[in-house]
Amino acid sequence: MAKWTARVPWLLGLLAVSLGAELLTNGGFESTSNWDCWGIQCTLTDNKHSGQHALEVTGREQTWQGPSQTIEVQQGHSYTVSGYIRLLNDDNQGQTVQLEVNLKFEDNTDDYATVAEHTGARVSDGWIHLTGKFSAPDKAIKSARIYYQGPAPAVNFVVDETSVQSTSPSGASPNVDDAINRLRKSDMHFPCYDSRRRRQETSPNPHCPEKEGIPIRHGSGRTLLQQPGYDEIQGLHSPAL
Ligand SMILES: [Ca+2]
Repeated sequence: MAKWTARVPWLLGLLAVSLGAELLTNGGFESTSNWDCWGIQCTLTDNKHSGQHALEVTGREQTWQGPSQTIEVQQGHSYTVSGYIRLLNDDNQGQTVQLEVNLKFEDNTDDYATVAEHTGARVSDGWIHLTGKFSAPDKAIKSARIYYQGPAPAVNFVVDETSVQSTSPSGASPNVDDAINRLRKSDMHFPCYDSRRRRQETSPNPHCPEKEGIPIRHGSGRTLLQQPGYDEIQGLHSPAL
């Protein structure tokens, strides 16, 4: 009988790192949902970076005014931040554009951190990519929020394609826990390889599951195997074939 090898034992750990890490909802601004625009006007525009729409921000009276969204930040964890902004007017001088994170702690203190910044921004720059990282202190967090801000009052701008992702090694976010729970309850679907390293059919494969006593029936589900990014992670971490 052919010798089978299952690519499963390291899967859950890899998924915990790679999946469910996006903290924002509607980061692509395909609608105005989930974003707060306190004291300013936010409207959808087809002047977008990607997708069909972006968010046009007008009516600002303070440099710190801009669209914001709550995020679920975990104490001691690290995150990467990315977003796109373009100015619609610039007062004929370079403007500062920022992504700012506000953390409110259970001890009633606050932290404000500029996690990404570009100075000297002009209308002629077009889309500007803001990227950065931040780490939450190791103390209890009550709430967190990310903002676009920075340009002078009366400067209007458009934002699109915004992301906040966990980079902590454990990746232990609620979304990941949910994903793993769904995985455990779903039908198996994973590749097996014969002794000549040829990929075999699965779903389920009666010859594959018992390699080295691994509890395959609690292994990986089809839904998660099709998640974006999985193939890349699988390629990086697969045993040499
Ligand atoms: Ca978009």
